[in-house]
Amino acid sequence: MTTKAFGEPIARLEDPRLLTGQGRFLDDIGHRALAAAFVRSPHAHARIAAIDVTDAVGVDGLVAIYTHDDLDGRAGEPLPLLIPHEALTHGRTGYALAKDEVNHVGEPIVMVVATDRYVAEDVCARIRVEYEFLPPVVGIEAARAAELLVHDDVPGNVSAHMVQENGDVDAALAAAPHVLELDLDIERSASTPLEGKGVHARWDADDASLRVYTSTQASTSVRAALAARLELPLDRVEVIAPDVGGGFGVKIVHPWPEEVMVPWAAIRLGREVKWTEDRREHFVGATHERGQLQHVKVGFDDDGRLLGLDVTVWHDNGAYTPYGIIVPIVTTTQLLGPYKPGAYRAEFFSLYTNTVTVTPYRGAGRPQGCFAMERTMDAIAAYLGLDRTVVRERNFIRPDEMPYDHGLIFQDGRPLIYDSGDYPATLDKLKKLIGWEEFEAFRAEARAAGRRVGIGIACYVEGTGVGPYEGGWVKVETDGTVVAATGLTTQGQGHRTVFAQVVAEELGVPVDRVTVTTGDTRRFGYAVGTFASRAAVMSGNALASAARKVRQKALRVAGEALEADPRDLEIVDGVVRVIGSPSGAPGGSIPLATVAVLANPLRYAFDREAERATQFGGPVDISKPPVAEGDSPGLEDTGFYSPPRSTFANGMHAAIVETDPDTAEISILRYCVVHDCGTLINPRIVEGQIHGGVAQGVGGALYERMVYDDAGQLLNASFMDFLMPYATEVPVIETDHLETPSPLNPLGIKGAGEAGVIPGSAVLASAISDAEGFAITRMPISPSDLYSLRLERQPR
Ligand code: MCN
Repeated sequence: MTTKAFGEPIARLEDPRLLTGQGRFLDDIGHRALAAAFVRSPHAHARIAAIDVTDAVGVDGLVAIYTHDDLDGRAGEPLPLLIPHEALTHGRTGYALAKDEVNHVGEPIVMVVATDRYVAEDVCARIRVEYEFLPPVVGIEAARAAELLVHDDVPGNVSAHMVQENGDVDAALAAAPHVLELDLDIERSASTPLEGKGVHARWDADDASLRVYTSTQASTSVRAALAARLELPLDRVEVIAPDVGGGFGVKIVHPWPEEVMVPWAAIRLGREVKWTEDRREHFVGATHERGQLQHVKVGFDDDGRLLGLDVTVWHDNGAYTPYGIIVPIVTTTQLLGPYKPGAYRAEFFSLYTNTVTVTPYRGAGRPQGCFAMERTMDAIAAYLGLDRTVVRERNFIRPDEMPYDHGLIFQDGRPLIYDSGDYPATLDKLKKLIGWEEFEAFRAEARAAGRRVGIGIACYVEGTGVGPYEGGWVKVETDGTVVAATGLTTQGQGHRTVFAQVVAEELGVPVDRVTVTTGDTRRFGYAVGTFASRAAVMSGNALASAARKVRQKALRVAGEALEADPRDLEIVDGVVRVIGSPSGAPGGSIPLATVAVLANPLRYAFDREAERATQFGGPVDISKPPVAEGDSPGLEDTGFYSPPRSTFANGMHAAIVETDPDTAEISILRYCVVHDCGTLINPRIVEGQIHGGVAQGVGGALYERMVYDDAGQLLNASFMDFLMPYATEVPVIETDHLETPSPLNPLGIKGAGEAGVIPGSAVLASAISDAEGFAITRMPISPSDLYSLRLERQPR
């Protein structure tokens, strides 16, 4: 293996372990732990009148039953509101165990701890909760009508209302030669990772310290939250994310009710306690996303150039707002995609409903924004009789206009400025890849054979690598292995590989010599978390900075040993040598392992390495300090990265679909992606991320929806009823990349983790509309939805 690591499509280093069953997920931990289970509300909206545990007491194996009344101190306070915002005038969070009221089916009310999960579940079934029913608010229309309220003290069910504008949109629309209006509807869905949530906690009474394993996207944040909730010093709390079987956003919220309760009970009982979420609990007790109604009013000229764009969004935020109102903020600031909108106004209302709380799911509001913008572009093209790619291209921000300031505020409170991107080149590549110009010939052929086909396109721009910071630590061990750690967590993105590539490249060592740890506060405690496609930008640059410092130090130490100027040295294949000289030349090179020995104050303890060191650096003089005056011992260092602002990735998807004229079955014949996430660390991993994202985009467009009845019962809370696409439904994804390096970070990286999912609904709606000859304005669309739409359009 060579030291060329950055940019190489190397296979994921973590896979042999995972594919041979060596993974260690939450439920693999703590087999001797007591098991927790929760009594959850069966009602969408009710007051808790009484809780009767008489029938449960005395059950063999029962250890403890807890209700809100048992929660002492801060554990009994409302859960934290993580991202406050001035527009969030009526933020509300629930409790670790419901206090007086429940606001959605699935809200935890009682915790049972028992010797095993069966007993715990049996006890839950014996606990009687008496409810006073309240009428539920289900769906955006009901929330908007506000005849009933979710929270008595929140008028109109509005948690937040926000307007962003740039220019006089009313004047622009009044003056525009053409104006169109669209009403759009995206249904509620959820990320549904294959591994649900889970927590294991162990209290060490001797040491007064807590160790928590949790299936999270943010172990450092969980640690801080638990220390505060449980009133412990931060350094007495360790939080470790073991292997995490998918997160997709749902595991960024912290602390979950169960994440407070399991450690709280472990401390109280002095025993290990564990809870593993089951699938139904995940559907009703975790979080959802997507649900929005949108109204778009757009003004444009005869060439299809945008003059004014006015968007209103009604966002279903569910029962609480623990993660603030980030989703509608992202929708309304990022829907602009690669276009100049003319005058722009975006307004949203975030609405409470008696349904599961909404927090970001991969894409986090962008799929809805992309749907609004791209349906609008198609509508303009249809109205003017122009090719859909032509209308898009005419509105593109051009590369020579970068950096482009939209005159709006981004979700992080900084100005919305695109740093770089070549949208015309991206479109060009995509049109070639899918064969846009040749499609009409294919359509004619298909039509002649009685087939109905359509082609669609959708573009997006995505703010990635949001701050405030991430860090990394790198160390060369005295056997030459390199260990690195970053505090953010991994849910399947291949971080152990890409970060090893970054470190290997900077240090000049083979990539398989680098071992990376993520998500373990014992190894690295300063971190924010994995979300918003930020790990590559943030921890990538932080680890590169740490490795660069280690490299400089290795050159200094080796320079002393080789009596050479460090500026004349390089590291190749783990050997420090005079630039250009062959490795192994006597006196002219020295292995990094030996440098690590020389830099270690205890180097006399390393007999073998010390002996080796004499071959390269002359006799080791143990009376001499190991490192230069002012240098710290050891070949290790930390690095941090804080971005000036977010960097904007972009991409465009095109799809060809076929719709069955009789059954309305929808088949994807081709799906093409051109994507630009700046400099690629590992093209194979990025492609995998895109494939996963597209699979979720296809799910959101054609299959996945949360179906509630009027009473607020989720009717499809199982994988029997909630349709996810299998490999059989996910098309072959043809991918091409552009690499427009970000000028904002040293490695030129932009994020990639969410990209694939963003245009899924927009591109398939575009293609289905093209096949059917009428506009699809609602997602997801099933064959029966399409069939009904056809019927509606038939003359009676
Ligand atoms: N990458 C790269 N070169 C780039 C950009 C990214 O090689 N120029 C690599 C990264 O190093 C990383 C992967 O691509 O291995 C994704 O990088 P990034 O865009 O930084 O995204 P994050 O690592 O921060 O991951 C978060 C993102 C989000 S927000 C969700 S949600 C999501 C996703 O990633 N959840 C996932 N991808 C997921 N993939 C899996 N398997 N499981 C999840 O839960």
